[in-house]
Amino acid sequence: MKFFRISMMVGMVLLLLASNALAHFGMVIPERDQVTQEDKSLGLTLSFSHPFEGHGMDLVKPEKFDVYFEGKATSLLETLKPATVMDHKAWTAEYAVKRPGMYTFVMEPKAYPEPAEDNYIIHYTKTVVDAFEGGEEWNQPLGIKTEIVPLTRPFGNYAGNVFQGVVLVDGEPAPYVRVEVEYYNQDGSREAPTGRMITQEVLADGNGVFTFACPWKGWWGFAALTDADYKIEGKDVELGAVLWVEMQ
Ligand SMILES: [Cu+2]
Repeated sequence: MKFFRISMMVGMVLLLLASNALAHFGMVIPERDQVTQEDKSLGLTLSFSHPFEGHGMDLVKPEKFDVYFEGKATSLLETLKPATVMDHKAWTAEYAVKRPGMYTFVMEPKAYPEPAEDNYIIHYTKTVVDAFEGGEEWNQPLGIKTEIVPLTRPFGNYAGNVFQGVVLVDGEPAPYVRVEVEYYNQDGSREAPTGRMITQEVLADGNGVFTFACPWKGWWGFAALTDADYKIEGKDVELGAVLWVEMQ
């Protein structure tokens, strides 16, 4: 009986370790992907999580948190307030939208040391919000280290739509890059029939373009993963270009 209990515990720890090794996602989730005249204040939540399973990791205060509007970046770092997401350290912000157009929120986190993979992880994470139906130039790169530039409009989408984007690293398309996709299973209502189905995977093509059809309503995260051309304390650095898109 005692042996059974111990082996069950060992099994659970292994399971936990295994699931911790699954996909991490930088997360920048706004309350919604469109701002209307009725509600111009936009709450945003920043975290570092396993969005499907609802496992969190601590997110220390990011290196940068910017909003891009009409090509100009403004820092929102000082507006961040500590919060808790999935039982871990996270951040929230409140942003008052004033003018019509498109607002892109970008988090650059501090490098996250991942003991399970013996590396560091930096996910450049962005999301795009349309204000008063004024968002037009949604396919322009911001010029950050790595990013997904949408080829599908990144707001106002139906569940079931195909989403396409091009992965850029240092401003150049990144061919055959692996893109991990996860659903933000916020209320825990979705269950993956097998462990393999928690994270979906697609490859970009030779031009860095990837395609994925999002089956459910809610937020979908795309993480295009590459190895940095530098190391931190002798360890590899995984760079992620992460984009969050809502399907309604
Ligand atoms: Cu993790």
